[in-house]
Amino acid sequence: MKVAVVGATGLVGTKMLEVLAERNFPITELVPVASERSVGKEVSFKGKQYKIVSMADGIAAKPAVAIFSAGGSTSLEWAPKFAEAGIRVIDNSSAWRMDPTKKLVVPEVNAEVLTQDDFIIANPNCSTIQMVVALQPLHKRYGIKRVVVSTYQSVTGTGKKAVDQLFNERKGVEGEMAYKYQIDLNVIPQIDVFLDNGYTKEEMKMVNETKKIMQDDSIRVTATTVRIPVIGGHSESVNIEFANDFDLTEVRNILAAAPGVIVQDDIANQQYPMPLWAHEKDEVFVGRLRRDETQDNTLNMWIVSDNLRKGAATNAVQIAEYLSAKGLL
Ligand code: A2P
Ligand code: 11C
Repeated sequence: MKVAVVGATGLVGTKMLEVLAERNFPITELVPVASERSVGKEVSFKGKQYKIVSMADGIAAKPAVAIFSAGGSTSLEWAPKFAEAGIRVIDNSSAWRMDPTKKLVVPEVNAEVLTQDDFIIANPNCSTIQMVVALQPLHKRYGIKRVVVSTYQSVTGTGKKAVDQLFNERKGVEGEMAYKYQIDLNVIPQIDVFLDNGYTKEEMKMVNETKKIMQDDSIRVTATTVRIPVIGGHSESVNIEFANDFDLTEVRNILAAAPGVIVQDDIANQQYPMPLWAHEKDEVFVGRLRRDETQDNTLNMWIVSDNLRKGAATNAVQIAEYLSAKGLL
């Protein structure tokens, strides 16, 4: 199968190539696409070199599927052109996520919404993906009423420039700033721009995307999203109020059996999820499971996942795998 990766030179695009190779996605020919600046340069995939092509040449190559991670405006302009040419687009930007005519998919949660008519499929925001993978199995059993989430997000979510900023600061070297403030030895309670309601765009993505993916508008979510000087993944402290009471052992068992989830919750041995361990893994790690003793039917949980993997590349490749398994590619 011919597969295009649009944004193949970026942090997420590079991870897409790694994940496609590792998971042995049945690619016969890779079509790496990037901006005009990169056309003619090469990327390596499974030991072969491939020349980067332009958007127009990416369409002309007629891949079966194009996985986009080249920013929202590129997606808005180009995804429809790929789709019109009969190429299925899996888009990692926020451009199409809340469009009611487009599906927003986390395969463990709602892959079944996909049909043969879906030509532009949206991949959710990383902090939302890891949260819904852990929430969905609990929602099915106990019914979630409200979620209060605070995040501790890796600089890799911003892109290469932010990773460079962190390491330059650590080395005491001057360089370009991805953030308004120093990130090393600091914590920045702002991810993306502020909206009129005082929340950031990242916070509202967690609110709105969660309801869409879990197909339940009654779930109330409130979020505070925070950037920390870490690279391995995003962490989340999540407080969940259920409609029904739960048993903690059953919660553990449900999560242990849930697809894509690994329970790491052995406090006697100080075992809990950390970005250090989640880095380069495809799963969502959960731990610190305990009752909120201040309120009925309420659970506290800690969730960690590699935002470039399950939060972006792995989720997109899993969508492609699902389409392929359903004969839609
Ligand atoms: P390029 O390297 O040629 O600029 P990141 O999110 O890490 O910044 O990566 C963004 C990715 O999107 C890169 O591969 C970048 O290519 C690509 N990109 C950015 N703008 C465009 C565009 N207008 N058309 C195609 N690809 C683009
Ligand atoms: C971050 N969550 O960590 C962002 C990155 O909507 O896909 C991904 C933004 C998005 O900064």
